[in-house]
This record gives sequence, C-alpha cells and structure tokens, in this order.
Amino acid sequence: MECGIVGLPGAGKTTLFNALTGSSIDALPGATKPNIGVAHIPDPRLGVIASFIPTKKIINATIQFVDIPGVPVGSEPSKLNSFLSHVRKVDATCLVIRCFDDGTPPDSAGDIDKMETELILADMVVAESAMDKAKRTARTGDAEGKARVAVLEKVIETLDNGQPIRAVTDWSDTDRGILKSYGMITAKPVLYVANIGEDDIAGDCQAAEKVKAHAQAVGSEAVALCAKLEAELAELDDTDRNEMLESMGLSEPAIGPMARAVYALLGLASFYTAGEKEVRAWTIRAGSTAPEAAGSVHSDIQRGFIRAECYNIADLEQHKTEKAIREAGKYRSEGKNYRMQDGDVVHFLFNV
Ligand SMILES: Nc1nc2c(ncn2[C@@H]2O[C@H](COP(=O)(O)OP(=O)(O)OP(=O)(O)O)[C@@H](O)[C@H]2O)c(=O)[nH]1
Ligand SMILES: [Mg+2]
Repeated sequence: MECGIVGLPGAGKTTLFNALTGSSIDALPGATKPNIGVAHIPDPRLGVIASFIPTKKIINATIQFVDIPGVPVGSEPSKLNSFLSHVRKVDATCLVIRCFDDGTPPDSAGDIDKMETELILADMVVAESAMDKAKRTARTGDAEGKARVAVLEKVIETLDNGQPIRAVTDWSDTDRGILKSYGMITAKPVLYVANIGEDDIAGDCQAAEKVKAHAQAVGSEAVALCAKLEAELAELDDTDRNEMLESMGLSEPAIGPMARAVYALLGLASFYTAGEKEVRAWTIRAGSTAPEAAGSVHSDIQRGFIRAECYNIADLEQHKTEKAIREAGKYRSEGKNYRMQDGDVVHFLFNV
C-alpha cells in the first residue's frame, strides 16, 4: 500500500514527506525525481497496551509514501504524463495545498482548482487513447474489451463534465479493477492537506477553511498542518519534542492524525499482538478474517491457523491484565470466519 503526495510546485510536499518519514531531503524547488520512504503510523493505543503489558519493544504500523515532484501546470500533456506516471501507481493521494504565505498570499481554492483540472486533463489523455484500443478489441467480440469500453465511456463523460472520476460511486468491482489497470489518478481516494504557516497553528486560517469546505463538498477528508514545523518536530528527540508541543499547546504532532487519516483512506485497519518481547500493530485491510490477519504476521500462521484468542483494548483498560480479562469471560476464542474488529489484541494458535 502506497500513498502519493501531490500538489503544485512549492506547496510543501517534500517538507511534509520529511516530516512523515523522518527523512531530511533538501526541499529544493524543481525536483524531478520522486522520493520514496516509510512512515511509522503514530498510534496512542500501542502506548496504552504497553502500559499494561510491559514489553521490550513497541513496533508501529507503517505506510509507504511517495513524494512526487510538483506538477508543472499548463505543460504539454506528454510532459505532464511523465510527471504523473508515478502517481498512477499509488493507491491513494494526499493533495498538498499551500495555505502559507511564501511572498505570494495563498489562494487555496484556486490551487485546488488548478490541480484538479490538471489531473482531470491527464486522465482524459489516458482515457482517450485507452478507448481507441478498447474499441478495437471490443469489435472482435471480446467481452473484456466491451467492459473496458463501457467503463471508459463513463470515465470520459465524467471528465468531460470537469469532474474527477471518484465523483462516480457506483462502479462494480470489475469496473474498479479496470480503472486501477489504467492508473486513473482522479479515481484514487484523496486526502486534502492544508499546509498552513507557523503563525496559523492556533488561529483560524482562511485558506485552510476553504480547503476543508472543498473536501466536505466532495465527500473527502481534509487535515490542516504546518509541514515545516512538523518536519522540525520529527527531528527532535522525545523530550524536546514534547516541550515544543507543549509550548504550542498541542497534544501530538499533526502528522499523527494525518497518517491515521491516510490509513483509513487506504481502507486499512490495525490489530495488535502483545507480549514481553514486543507490542506491535499489524496492518490489514479493514474487514479481514482472522486467518488473513494471521497471514500478515506469518504465512505459516495462516496456513496452520487453528483459532485466534483475542480481546479488545477496552477490555485491557478495564481489567488491567490478560488473566483478569480471562476471569471476566472477555477473552474470546474466534474461528476462521471471524472478521477482525478495530482494537483487537490477538494471540494466534496454529499448527504446521
Ligand atoms: N512558512 C512555511 N514554509 C513552508 C511550509 N512548508 C514548506 N515551506 C517552504 O516552502 C518551500 C517549498 O517547500 P517544498 O517542501 O520544497 O515544496 P514542494 O511541494 O516539495 O516543492 P516542489 O518539489 O518543487 O514541487 C520551502 O522553502 C519550504 O521550507 C510551511 O508550512 N510554512
Ligand atoms: Mg519537492
């Protein structure tokens, strides 16, 4: 699972990427190569579990991020596409909107419009050339070719109306597969990131409000953060970071909620394993079964799955120890059809 960071040049993408991944890539303008890195998903629940189950190590879930060079607005479609080829591969996008003053006052609504127009145009180029090909295949009576033509007709109509493909919500699973095969950018889920100035952290920032209003109007999520401050925070050790956060009146770095929003955007969820060796968050697709979850730990555990013994973090907070959870009858034994629930702490029993 991978999330692309996109936006206009100078919106703060590389700065945000550094904050998320703990990298220190020079935020130089005009970069042409993408940066790839892994972000640890801050998760307060891990600390909660470890406060009851003493452990040597805490391991966070991760997401891969790709920092994509700024889209040069108004370029030739072919140049645009070489920039955007990286975005076609990711599973979701974060659209960074400049809401800080870099000498020019921010125009967040205008920038969203510019970006979306570019992306719609880029998808149109792909859709039209794909349509020619799909029509040729469909003419031979090929069923898949026909399915592609039907999807592309709807895509082109939507883009023609100036709408992103994600505005269409009634795709079948097959349709979604087809969209994915073309890497349609505007079909990918999007999180709007309003990149505010350091003076705006506490106050209300007009530019950020516009980003939030837009996100709400199109049924997406938005977060506001100051990428520059977040990148500085990411470089500090825990003590200094907490001091800085406190002085700003914040309880955690804003990349925490942001990373969790991306996690949800990607359709991911976490379950936990806990023991004296490690307390760890594991990533699964939301709605995965117990054996699928076991497979994310190790394929052997999925293959030899017997059952999952689990409880919820809330049970741990209430009863304090696994023994007490057992005694309270809250320690569940779940079989292979069990769908993992948010906040499950699990021991897998298996036999290979
Ligand atoms: N004041 C302020 N400046 C920021 C913030 N985020 C980024 N910047 C500055 O804006 C400039 C551009 O930031 P980058 O992170 O390089 O922007 P980018 O979107 O990666 O730019 P390209 O890769 O060229 O498209 C840098 O000088 C950053 O220090 C912010 O939150 N506040
Ligand atoms: Mg950059």
